[in-house]
Amino acid sequence: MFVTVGMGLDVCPPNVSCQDRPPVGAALSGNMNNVSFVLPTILSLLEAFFFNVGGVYTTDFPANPPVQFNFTNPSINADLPLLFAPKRTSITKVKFNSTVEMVLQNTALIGAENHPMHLHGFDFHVLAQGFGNFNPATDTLKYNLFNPQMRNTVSVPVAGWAVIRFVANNPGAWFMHCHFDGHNSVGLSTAFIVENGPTPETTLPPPPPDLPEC
Ligand SMILES: *[C@@H]1O[C@H](CO)[C@@H](O)[C@H](O)[C@H]1NC(C)=O
Ligand SMILES: *[C@@H]1O[C@H](CO)[C@@H](O)[C@H](O)[C@H]1NC(C)=O
Ligand SMILES: *[C@@H]1O[C@H](CO)[C@@H](O)[C@H](O)[C@H]1NC(C)=O
Ligand SMILES: [Cu+2]
Repeated sequence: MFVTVGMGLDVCPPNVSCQDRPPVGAALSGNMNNVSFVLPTILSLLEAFFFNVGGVYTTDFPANPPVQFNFTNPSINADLPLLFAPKRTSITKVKFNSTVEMVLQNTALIGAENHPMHLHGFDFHVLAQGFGNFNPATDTLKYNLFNPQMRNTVSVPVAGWAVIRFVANNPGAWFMHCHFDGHNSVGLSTAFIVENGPTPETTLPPPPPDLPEC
């Protein structure tokens, strides 16, 4: 996966043409691959997955940026429509035991900034980090595949990128988010749903009988 991480604006305010001048009064918003994540309100992701309830989330989180642009160019804000990421509960579903590799690319929309990206449910290997736009032709050669550091949070450098890899061997619904609360709470997050494996040990157990109800 190649996933942009960064900030944007909440909504295009009414009576403002966001095509041709800076919108006034829009709040900040965060996004990954132009999805500003919203938590479900009727049921948790995990319960929706376990009980196979539809309509709680969609599995169409983009594996690549839906729009290509010069991610770290500080002048990119001039392209105003880029700033508005739709708010969705869009997640990535993966088969048990899949290897997931993610290039996390910071954007300069609003302003380039370091984002400490945290993943629940797994430790990942950090294969590489760098500044500027990730270049697959040259940067994949920089991957450290020999005893790479293992983390559950990685700093995506300001106007830079980080590459992580993990084995999805823990079934369930797992949040991934920027660990700045002010970014997490406005949508700089996503989630993985990892399907069950072939054995009882690799199958999600039911919720406990005393699970509190919302
Ligand atoms: C992207 O923007 C940077 C400025 O941050 C510039 O140096 C570079 O040439 C741009 N790349 C492309 C492909 O336009
Ligand atoms: C995000 O999606 C909106 C709606 O489709 C689009 O107008 C905007 O250009 C997209 N921005 C980026 C950075 O992909
Ligand atoms: C998961 O993948 C690893 C490596 O390919 C393999 O050794 C292991 O048996 C797999 N586990 C299960 C439960 O399929
Ligand atoms: Cu952040």
